[in-house]
Amino acid sequence: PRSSTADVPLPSLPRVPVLGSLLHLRSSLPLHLLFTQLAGECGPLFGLHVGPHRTLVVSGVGLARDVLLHKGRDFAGRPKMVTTELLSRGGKDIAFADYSPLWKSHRRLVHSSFALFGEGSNKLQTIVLEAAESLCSELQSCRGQCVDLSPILMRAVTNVVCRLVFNSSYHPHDPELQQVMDYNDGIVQTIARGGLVDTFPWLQIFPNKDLAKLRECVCIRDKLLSKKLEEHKLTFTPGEPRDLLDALLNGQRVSAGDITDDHVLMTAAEAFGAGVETTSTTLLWTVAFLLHHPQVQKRLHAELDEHVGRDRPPALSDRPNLPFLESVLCEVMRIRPVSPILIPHVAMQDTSLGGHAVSKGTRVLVNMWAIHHDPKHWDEPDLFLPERFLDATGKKITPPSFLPFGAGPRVCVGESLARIELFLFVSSLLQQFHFSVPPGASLPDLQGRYGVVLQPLRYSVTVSPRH
Ligand code: HEM
Ligand code: PLO
Repeated sequence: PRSSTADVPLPSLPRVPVLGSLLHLRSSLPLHLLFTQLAGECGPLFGLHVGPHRTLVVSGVGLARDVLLHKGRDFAGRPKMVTTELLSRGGKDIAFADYSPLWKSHRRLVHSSFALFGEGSNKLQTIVLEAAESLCSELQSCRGQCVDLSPILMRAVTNVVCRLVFNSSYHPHDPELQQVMDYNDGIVQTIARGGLVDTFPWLQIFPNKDLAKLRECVCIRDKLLSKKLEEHKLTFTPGEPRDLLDALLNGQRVSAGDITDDHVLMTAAEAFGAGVETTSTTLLWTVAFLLHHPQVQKRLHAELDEHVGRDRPPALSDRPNLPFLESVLCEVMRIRPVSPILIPHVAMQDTSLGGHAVSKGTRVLVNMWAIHHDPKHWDEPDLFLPERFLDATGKKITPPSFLPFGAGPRVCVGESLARIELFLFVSSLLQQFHFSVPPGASLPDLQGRYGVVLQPLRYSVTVSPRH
């Protein structure tokens, strides 16, 4: 019988002792672009060594579906890394925790808690619309001035997550809100640069400024969140969850005691971190692309005027009537995926991929950037063309090479929440405002900077109320 593994060797980058293939990864390009370039030479599956760690890079949608979906269980592990262990108290979260029965029930609990406030209920819509309304009135008050949207959007999405997780919200000038934004920024800055320590954990014995800062930020975060957790425990009524934290406490009660306070705390912290960073980044990319494509903004305004009007706020029930807006959001997530190489996956057992044997413990990086820009699947992949997500009759479609949230057992748990938020924020903003490049300023840079997420560089924008 034919063996299931191929005779052709896997294309691999050369390696040297200790460093592995790191010398070949020195580049001025961000990692997702470097990997895309290497895939052009080596093909959609190639191997390399990050220090001692055997790593596969997947750049084709078929292989990506094998990793995420068809063999999702085989590849559902996560690597242990110094920075993420610090962030999650040794993997007591969802995103950076390795696969285990406890992780599975923890993830299921988070999923069902989200569902309590998400899709099925109106609660999320009310929360987001309230935040969108105060965002819009803040923007109305700075009438036509040139602003940096980043902190303003960040505050708005922070308040959504805050309501969802703790059932509380912040006034724009609350010092605690500033503290949250500061520690979050500190974590984002340092976790992305943890690179070398994550590859060679023994480097921890040397003083490391980034690691020290990460520890400090995590400490501030945990103090703040522990306080909220204690308050919740005092006022919690079993069976009547007010928010995600209550739902988690409820789940903790009925679980056999294996979901600890640490798990609850780390889940809240992660919902906070993921909820804020990803959504605000996607909103900033959306506005940046609208500045580059005024005709797209014009068409969005026309669609909103026709199907929603100006006399009432947009609602989730408007979604089916606003296919162009939906296609713009998809095109933004295609062309600038906030997580261009997802989170590293790990083979949990010996398995195979694309006809090659893969041994347990191998890391797998799925280059979603390459998949979203693959010329075999996308016409003019570098152009911003929302129409590619519409069929001939103008109905919204989802091409198979579009996976901004991943897929399978590790798919984003916040996907429906994120989609709801993006829709309501963008429709509320465009119903009321016109975005333009400030006089004398240049268009925003569209390359972005890749840290833990792919962010646009800071830019300013003129926000004018529509007439
Ligand atoms: C994981 C994308 C918003 C929570 C992920 C992954 C991606 C992603 C690509 C990794 C999948 C993988 O490793 O295979 C996005 C995008 C978002 C978004 C594009 C918004 C535009 C959110 C929000 C939350 C969230 C709002 C929560 C409030 C998580 C969690 C994981 C995750 C907990 C880890 C899942 C796991 O490892 O099992 N997300 N996300 N995300 N996301 Fe999101
Ligand atoms: C963002 C900074 C926070 O302080 C901590 C945090 C938690 C979860 C992370 C998130 C950060 C960045 C974006 C991540 C998210 C989990 C899933 C999400 C990595 C580091 C994505 C896009 O994959």
